[in-house]
Amino acid sequence: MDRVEDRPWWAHAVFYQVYPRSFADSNGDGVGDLDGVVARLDYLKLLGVDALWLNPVTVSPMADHGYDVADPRDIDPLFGGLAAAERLIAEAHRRGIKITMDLVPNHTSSQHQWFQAALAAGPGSAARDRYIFRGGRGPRGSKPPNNWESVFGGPAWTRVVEPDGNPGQWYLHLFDAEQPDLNWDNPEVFDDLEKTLRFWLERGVDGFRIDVAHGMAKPPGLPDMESVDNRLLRHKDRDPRFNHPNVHAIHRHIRAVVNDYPDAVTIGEIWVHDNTRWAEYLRPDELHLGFNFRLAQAEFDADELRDAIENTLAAASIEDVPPTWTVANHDVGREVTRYGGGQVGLDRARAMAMVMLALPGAAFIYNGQELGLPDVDLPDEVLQDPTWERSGHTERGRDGCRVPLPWSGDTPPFGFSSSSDTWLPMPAEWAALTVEKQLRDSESTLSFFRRILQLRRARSEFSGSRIDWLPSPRDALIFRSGDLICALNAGHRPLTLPDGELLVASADLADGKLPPNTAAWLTLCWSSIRRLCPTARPMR
Ligand code: TEU
Repeated sequence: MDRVEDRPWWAHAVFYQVYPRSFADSNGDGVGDLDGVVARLDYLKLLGVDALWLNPVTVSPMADHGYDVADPRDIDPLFGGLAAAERLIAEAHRRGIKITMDLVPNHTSSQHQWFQAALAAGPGSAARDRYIFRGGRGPRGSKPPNNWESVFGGPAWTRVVEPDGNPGQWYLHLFDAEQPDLNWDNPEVFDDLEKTLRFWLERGVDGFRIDVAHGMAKPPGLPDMESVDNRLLRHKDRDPRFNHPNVHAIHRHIRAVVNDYPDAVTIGEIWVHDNTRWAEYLRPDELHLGFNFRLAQAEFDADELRDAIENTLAAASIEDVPPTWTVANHDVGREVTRYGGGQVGLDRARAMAMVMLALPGAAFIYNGQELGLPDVDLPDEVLQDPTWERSGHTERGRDGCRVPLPWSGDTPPFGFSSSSDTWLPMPAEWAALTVEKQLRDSESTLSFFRRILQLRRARSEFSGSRIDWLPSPRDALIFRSGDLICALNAGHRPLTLPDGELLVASADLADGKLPPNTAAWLTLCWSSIRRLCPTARPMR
């Protein structure tokens, strides 16, 4: 890959993740919706993002906020129905913003007509074969078929009452009981996914974020897990529930369909740590991009960050695909809090935004990241993530990073909705963080994001497809990509910057040095380099 303009649009894009429940509410029901997104497209244009990734908006009983899909080819009325999606696609495209949707192929909602038919049809039926039904173990089959646990806590199996009124088979759900896993050995399952892919691609969407892209295929015989040592909401590479090699045939099928739409992109959610195994998903006939979560899992520590960056680059280079960078999303929480919270957490978050946007490849911003929002400590009674119930109230789940965005005004709901009864309560102290206030303040986190996104878009220095580490103290990172140098001070003492013209820093320099928890972008000074070495040329 050479010049940025010769690469596909997604190779260097800044994606903005919209969690639609929490972005903007247009109809006053306290839940965000697609017309809310339409109404804020000019804001997103002003921010300077290239594409949106919408978390699921298809028809759903919302047991896992849309990741339990009852009809993948229609939009839930809560989000405004199909017409709202058509308005969003048209209005986003009019502003040059691409739209990618979440696709959930591992499971459906238990309210999906297939699952309802499976319950009604009974054991051994063709309808049951679209899901993973098994007889139980132990006397009268009263124990689950194996020892797998749900990612959200509790057993991964639920027993059904058969049409004759007796307890009968069990069905597999790696997530909530309302999210039965599909049987990907049944060809009808792919045929239906193909319909879904084409349905949205024909309506103009520019691609898909594929949920649990390392799921779907299950090992024959569904063997027990060796040891149940996984924390909730996480799993290891050797976990039999995920990353079975048969999953790659599914991705090849998906890619063959998407290839009919040459500009469309597929982005897999790949929770696979090993670089070689991760890269298998990015082979030329599989996914275009894969989320690499190493940066999102790293502490604000120079060694950990360097390791995350090196491994992300190494994994991407195996198949020569663009790397991806993400520090926050609706599952892993907000980075301001992860980096220590308060002013320090915010300083580090701003610095890390510069690191992420200086690196080659595609970057993902989670809505509210540009406002410097932290996670919110929510009271027990408002928690909605199924993890809270399924863990027996030991794991609070992911609601704290899903609180609606503050737009304007001085009191909740801060212009998010006309109703004060928002689906999660908004903290009063977010009065200082509204879009309205931050747009007026040139020093705000929002103004800072606008500035760095503008530089990334406009300056030719951001064209690198590799990085070189430059000498730095152990507790700092300095790297060069294209004609850009990025320095991050993750230590405790001011850092002397390398030669170059300062483009921007995430906080003011002190006596010409980079303070702790701060990053800077510099451009290479070609005049001084050429004086030393007349044959030197800019590197791409
Ligand atoms: O997440 C899949 C997944 O494996 C996560 O549960 C992950 O292990 C964990 O969140 C890491 O912290 C996807 C969606 O992103 C998530 O929101 C859904 O709940 C889940 O799939 C089920 O569809």
